[in-house]
Amino acid sequence: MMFIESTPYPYPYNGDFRADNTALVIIDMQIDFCGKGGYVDRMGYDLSLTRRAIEPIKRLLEAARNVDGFTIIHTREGHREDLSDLPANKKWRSKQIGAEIGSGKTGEKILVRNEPGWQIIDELTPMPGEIIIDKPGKGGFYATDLDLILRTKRIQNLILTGITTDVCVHTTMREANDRGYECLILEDCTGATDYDNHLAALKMVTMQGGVFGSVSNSVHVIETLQSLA
Ligand code: C5J
Repeated sequence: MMFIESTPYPYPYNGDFRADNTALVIIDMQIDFCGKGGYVDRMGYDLSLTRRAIEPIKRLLEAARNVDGFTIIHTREGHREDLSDLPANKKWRSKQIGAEIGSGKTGEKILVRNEPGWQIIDELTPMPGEIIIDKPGKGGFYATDLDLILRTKRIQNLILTGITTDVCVHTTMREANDRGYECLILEDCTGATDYDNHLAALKMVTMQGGVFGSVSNSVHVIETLQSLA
């Protein structure tokens, strides 16, 4: 049995934490969410709030890469070049806030696949063999093969990191929880466009005995990964 120190209960609930039944999920660490000139920047939010997650995730990723057989998954939010998978209301809302998804010249388009802003930041570039999930929405499960991949690999435990805490990380955590995955969210490896929303999103997880899972930090997870390595 192996548990990670977390709130409101030691994770995972059943102590069944192994390299081959657990995945590290790194959500949307793209220039659009934490880089200059990206979506979050163009909406006028403080980039330091989303960039806070970069260094802790980097350390965690290094520890996970050192564990044989550990599954690492990166996600990217983005739309097809022809915008055929971009809902009209999502486009309209982004235009209201001055950062219209999919508009502008090639090389400057927001949240469009293969554009510079859509790329994962250099610090966290996926390595060969790591899984990349391209998603058109906020949740990692909607319109993707994430569930199929996790079930094929017999993954039960998901360690969730990335940005933003209250939007894509939370949506993915809720989707995963409803599918029976045992979820852990890391407070220092996540960030939101508003710090109070970050804290509120973490608090929500801890209600009802851990309604969506449990909350921990990279230090506790790295310690556990080192004992597996
Ligand atoms: C948002 C995300 N916030 N990755 N996307 O629109 O959380």
